[in-house]
Amino acid sequence: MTKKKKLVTSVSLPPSDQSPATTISTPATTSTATSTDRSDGKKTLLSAPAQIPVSYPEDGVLSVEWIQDLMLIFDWSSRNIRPSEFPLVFPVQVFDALVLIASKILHKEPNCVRIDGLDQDSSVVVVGDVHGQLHDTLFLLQDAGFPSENRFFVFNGDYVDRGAWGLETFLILLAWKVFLPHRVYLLRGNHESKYCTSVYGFEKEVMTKYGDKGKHVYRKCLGCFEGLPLASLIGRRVYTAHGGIFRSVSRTTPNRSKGKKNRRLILNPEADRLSLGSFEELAKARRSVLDPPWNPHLSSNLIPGDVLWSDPSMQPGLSENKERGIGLMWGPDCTEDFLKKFDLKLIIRSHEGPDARQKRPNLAGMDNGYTVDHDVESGKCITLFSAPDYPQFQVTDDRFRNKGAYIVLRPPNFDEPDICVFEAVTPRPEANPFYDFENVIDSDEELDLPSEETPA
Ligand SMILES: [Mn+2]
Repeated sequence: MTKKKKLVTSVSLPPSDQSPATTISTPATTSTATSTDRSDGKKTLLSAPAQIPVSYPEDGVLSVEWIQDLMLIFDWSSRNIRPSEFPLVFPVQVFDALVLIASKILHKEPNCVRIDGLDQDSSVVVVGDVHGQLHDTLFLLQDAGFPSENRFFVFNGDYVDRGAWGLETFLILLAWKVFLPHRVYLLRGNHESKYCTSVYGFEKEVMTKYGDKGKHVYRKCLGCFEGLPLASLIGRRVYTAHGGIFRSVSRTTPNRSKGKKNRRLILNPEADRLSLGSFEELAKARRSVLDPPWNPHLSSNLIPGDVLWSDPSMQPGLSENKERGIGLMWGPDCTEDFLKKFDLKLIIRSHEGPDARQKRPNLAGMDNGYTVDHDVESGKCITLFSAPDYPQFQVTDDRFRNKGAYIVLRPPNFDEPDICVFEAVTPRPEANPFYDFENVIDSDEELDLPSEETPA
């Protein structure tokens, strides 16, 4: 168990209720602030002048240059302005334009996006949780190489919450998505939900940054989260999702009792026996929910909750995830069944950071940003975590100082993971947390999930 002992992880910024500046000097005048030297000699970002406030391109078409400028600007603004001054850098009109087009693209994607037709010049970069750690995410993008015609990206979700720059991180990824919609895939994490963002900081972050427009911006973000696809299949051989695999719901077609109001679903007793779901069932799941349903007595739409919240276990079998109160636990035998049944070689899932793994001594720790959880006849299940030195704010005895990792899948078969481990960008700019990190539980365990209404 983690002992609670206060560790200084942040330095207070001046209160943000002072009258905000109406103009802000451009990044060009403080260019030294836009590059950070790392111990390995790499720079996180090159310094370059850029125009603020950001404006959406007049022709409505994003370019690599626009996105690179945006990355520089957000890196600069994270170091040089108060959160409440953010609209002076990224006006709400620009936010609206970007999120509108991104939402349209995302909502049209299937629940499980398929990345096929990869050729010998292609590679696919898979990324785990980033949790608002803007500078580490920018470093990752530079280190792996930006998305391009030949370089695909699949992000496994958890873009926001805990870290202080979830909004900037998510906007950068949305911009890449809009620019290269068939090269960049953004999957949903359990934190891309109303419940998690209200507890772990993202809602407050948005309200702080956008003030009286905050509610509008937060609502638009939630709408975008609802559109995020749940899983990916890469080269027909690799399955990725935030949490993991999912149950069959085909035998759980609920019979409704006769009462019209307060009707309860009575499940087929056979449904109590959990079994693996199929990709047909995954395709039919209703993902457009602010919070995935978790209660099998009230909903049959349980696949989104499974995909977003499940965890691998060393115990064989498939069972309800009692630790989290939602999703499943699955053993090595289930990984073998899943891989064999669907002719796959690899599961890449995320969702568990160093804090979660500290509480699960039967599984490997997350010191290096990844773990091989199941190594079975047909292939492997890997956990991938891309937020180094996580969490940004914590009260435990010592920081985890974990590294982050991303995976590159290369030809010919795109099913042998090339794991790239990286360290946190230091120093991380000072920031105040947007959630009560001293009292909020560490790793999503024992969630006090919102009560569910009877499904329509
Ligand atoms: Mn997660």
